[in-house]
Amino acid sequence: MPSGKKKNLSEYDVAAVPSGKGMKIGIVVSEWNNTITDVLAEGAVETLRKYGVREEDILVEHVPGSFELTLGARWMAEYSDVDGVICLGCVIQGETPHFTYICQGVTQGITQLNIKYNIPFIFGVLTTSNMQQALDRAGGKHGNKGVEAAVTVLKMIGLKRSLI
Ligand code: DLZ
Repeated sequence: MPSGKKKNLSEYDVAAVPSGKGMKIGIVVSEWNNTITDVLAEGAVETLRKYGVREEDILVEHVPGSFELTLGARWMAEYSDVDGVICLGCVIQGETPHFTYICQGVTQGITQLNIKYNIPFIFGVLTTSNMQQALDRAGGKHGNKGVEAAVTVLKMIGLKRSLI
């Protein structure tokens, strides 16, 4: 890729993605900015299906906002036997006075979950300056961050399985 060209978020090496057969994946989706997060969720579900995760092994749950993603993901880990959890949200700076607090809260929260539990929790939260930047990353010119999150969870579960 020429230097300076922006990487499309959904570009990935298809051959490097492990099969999702036998995996159970949780997806927690923020309702806030749902025109964006619904597209992220669709991209994630489609990608998991493409790599062989069965429909019944994809659990999708919604939480009110990105700040609630951490607890929703924790409950998913504790009350269902998922192999990994994808967290999807969208926080837009121009429209959110407490942008920084929400972003810091969910970033630290998801980091803590990765440390506490022995499964991957994937950060699929768009933190953009405006709605256009979010649209560009939810099926627009920069791909779909939900696809990238699904590829990431498959790779992390694959890594774990290769080590144990
Ligand atoms: C309150 C709020 C605001 C102003 N903006 C956003 C946003 O851009 N994206 C998002 O996911 N959530 C937002 N929220 C809701 C908070 O995440 C959270 O749901 C509430 O503060 C209640 O805890």
